[in-house]
Amino acid sequence: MARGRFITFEGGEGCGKSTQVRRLAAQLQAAGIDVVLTREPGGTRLAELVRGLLKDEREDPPCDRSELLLFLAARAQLVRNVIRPALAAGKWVLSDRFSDSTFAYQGYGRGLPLDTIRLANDFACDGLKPDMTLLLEVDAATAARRMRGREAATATAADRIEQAGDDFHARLREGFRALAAAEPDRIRRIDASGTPDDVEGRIWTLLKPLI
Ligand code: Z5A
Repeated sequence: MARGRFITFEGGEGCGKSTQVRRLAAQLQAAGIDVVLTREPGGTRLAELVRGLLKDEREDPPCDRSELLLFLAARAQLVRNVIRPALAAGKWVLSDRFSDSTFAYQGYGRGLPLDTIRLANDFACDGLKPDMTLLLEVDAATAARRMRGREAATATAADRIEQAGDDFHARLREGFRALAAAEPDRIRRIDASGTPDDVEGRIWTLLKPLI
């Protein structure tokens, strides 16, 4: 059986990737493709427990190094128990965030050394890399407007990582751009401005030839 494809979605908060990953899953399923949809951190019982610690632990918040290791522990579990088996069964796996987020947030954002992250991440993933990564990009003002809209609609507050300051978010946007420049064949930059339908159309134009 042919191995499935592994597609990841990346970008800063409010870029709209969670919306688009669900839309792409629906389109692929309508085209007869077996799809597994997951997210990071999360996607297994253990990884969802780790997600709660990473996003909301305020009393004893993870220091930068434990934050990195917790993201990687969650990833190792997801890769071994969900992603690899699905790919081996010929399914397509769509993940809302994966390794590039670690380089952008913990590397460019928190300032941890990229070489160390690379080694530790390869160990966690056992060498697995996405076949294609869609990097959704919007300007900071649009992203902030979308996040405010969602917080108002769902009556939720910003989590621990979302509360990092503007400088942090500027550094991680720069990080994503650097990652895309280093691997332009894998990481495809998507203009995520406009309506959800506009963005979905741009993504489908890119993905359709792979089917
Ligand atoms: N993180 C990390 O530090 N290191 C790592 O290795 C990994 C992750 C894997 C996970 O948080 C956090 O972990 C994340 C990175 C860090 N931190 N932060 N901050 P999460 O999973 O809770 O959240 P997220 O990944 O940042 O994404 P999100 O909050 O789900 O947002 P989104 O995916 O960008 O957008 P959305 O939910 O699709 O849209 C946001 C709102 O905008 C919503 O109300 C939509 O209806 C609306 N929207 C979406 N698209 C549009 C368009 N086109 N027009 C208008 N409005 C739109």
